[in-house]
Amino acid sequence: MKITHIEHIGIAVKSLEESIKYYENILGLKCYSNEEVKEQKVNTAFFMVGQTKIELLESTDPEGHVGKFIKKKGQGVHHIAFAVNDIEKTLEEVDSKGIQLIDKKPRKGAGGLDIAFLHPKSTFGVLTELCEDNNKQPY
Ligand code: CMX
Repeated sequence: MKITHIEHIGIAVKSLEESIKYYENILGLKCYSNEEVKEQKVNTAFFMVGQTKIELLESTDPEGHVGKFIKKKGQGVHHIAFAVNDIEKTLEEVDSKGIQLIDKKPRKGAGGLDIAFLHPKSTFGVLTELCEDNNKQPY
């Protein structure tokens, strides 16, 4: 597998409105995108830091993945996303090495990226996302 960079870091928050104030007013970043990802039951807000994004995740359903995470662990880092060049091939490779896949095939995530998650039980406790930008937009 070839990871090109950290595409984004996902952070679970209780309130996008409240947390955006911290990222903008204290850290001096600019929220450039808000998007609801219905399938994942989240609202998202994105900030660019170099070529890496920060993705804030607010749950829209307490029984969704982020809702359950906040209930169990509280707010905080939820996942790390690595950019790869060929996500399908990478998933096959990771699978063949015995890592538990959450997504056997890539699906569409925020920003139209092709994404797939690896289970935190296989990755030393860190929910890991692989992603590929097939829109060929600049990072
Ligand atoms: N990071 C680390 N560990 C996590 C975790 C996370 N983000 N989410 C859950 N876990 C752990 C739990 O603490 C729990 O551990 P223990 O068994 O030791 O208590 C275990 O995983 C099972 O947790 P659960 O609450 O029972 O949740 P599920 O098994 O139903 O689901 C997971 C866990 C990771 C499979 C599920 O959250 C998932 O499929 N995630 C991928 C999709 C996702 O997170 N989407 C939201 C973001 C979408 C986006 O970026 O747009």
